Amino acid sequence: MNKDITIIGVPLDLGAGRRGVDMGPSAIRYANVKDRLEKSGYHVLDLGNLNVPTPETYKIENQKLKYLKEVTAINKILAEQVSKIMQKGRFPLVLGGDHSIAIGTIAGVSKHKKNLGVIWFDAHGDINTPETSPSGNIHGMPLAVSLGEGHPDLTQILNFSPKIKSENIVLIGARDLDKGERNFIKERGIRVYTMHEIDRLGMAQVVEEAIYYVTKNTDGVHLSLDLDGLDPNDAPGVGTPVTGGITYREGHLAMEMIAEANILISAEFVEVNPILDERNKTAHIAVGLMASALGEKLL
Ligand code: Z70
Ligand code: MN
Ligand code: MN
Ligand code: MN
Repeated sequence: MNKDITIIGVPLDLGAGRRGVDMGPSAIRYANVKDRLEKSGYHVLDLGNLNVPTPETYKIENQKLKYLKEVTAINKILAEQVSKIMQKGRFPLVLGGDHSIAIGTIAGVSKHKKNLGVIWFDAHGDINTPETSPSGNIHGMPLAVSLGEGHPDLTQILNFSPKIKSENIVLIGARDLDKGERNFIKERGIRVYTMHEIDRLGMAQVVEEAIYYVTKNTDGVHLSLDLDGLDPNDAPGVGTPVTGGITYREGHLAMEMIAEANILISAEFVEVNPILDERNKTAHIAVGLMASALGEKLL
């Protein structure tokens, strides 16, 4: 495992339907992310936050792609930063912010990998296109964009598309998929473990299968974890809580298995919303999950 981590915060909420996740990076730092990872032997460099515009100072121009210009601009900068971190042989750890930042993170990582695998924990699919999106919020579109579907300003970040292939990604924890997202998933044959499969097979088998699947034909795996994948009882501070999610213990088990498999080359933790949280509980959970994913030992 690469022992050199570079943290970047992206205090963006322009891709989401409500305010608050812009404070995610601060909340996660307040939960001592750097110290926690250093205890596991990592060298952690925190680059601070990208400069992100405030929604109140911008107008929505296109209801089907809200704040497209601003979300594109920030993801371009993020992609370049992440690519530089990869270039230096370090492990990028990106703190959100809304999930639209996966567009930039995945662009920057996949520039250095021919066949990037992705494990995507989320209550949602985040695989809408502007045509299928019920909200126009870009945080519901990053997987589609990374697969080459969506507005060209987004798909063409770093001047290549697609960033990833349908057969190299796996979704875990889905329980709130839009009609168009289901069609997309079926048409492309994308591997999804919904809460049904997690209940039926157990998290251990789900993650075992998922790891096998995303490592088969890939040269590195990115972890994209939306805190709303967890159950709102455990992680209440998220932009869009959906009942019936992954428990704290299932989440940790999944992260520990991923650490044991030693497959990660990058990760992002997104959608922490301190406004809706209880005494920074969700940011603490995010940090615990990061530590487990990066090999923190119980014994
Ligand atoms: C819905 C949409 C979404 C996260 C909500 C919700 C998308 N499918 N993603 N919260 N993280 O508007 O596209
Ligand atoms: Mn998401
Ligand atoms: Mn989500
Ligand atoms: Mn959300």
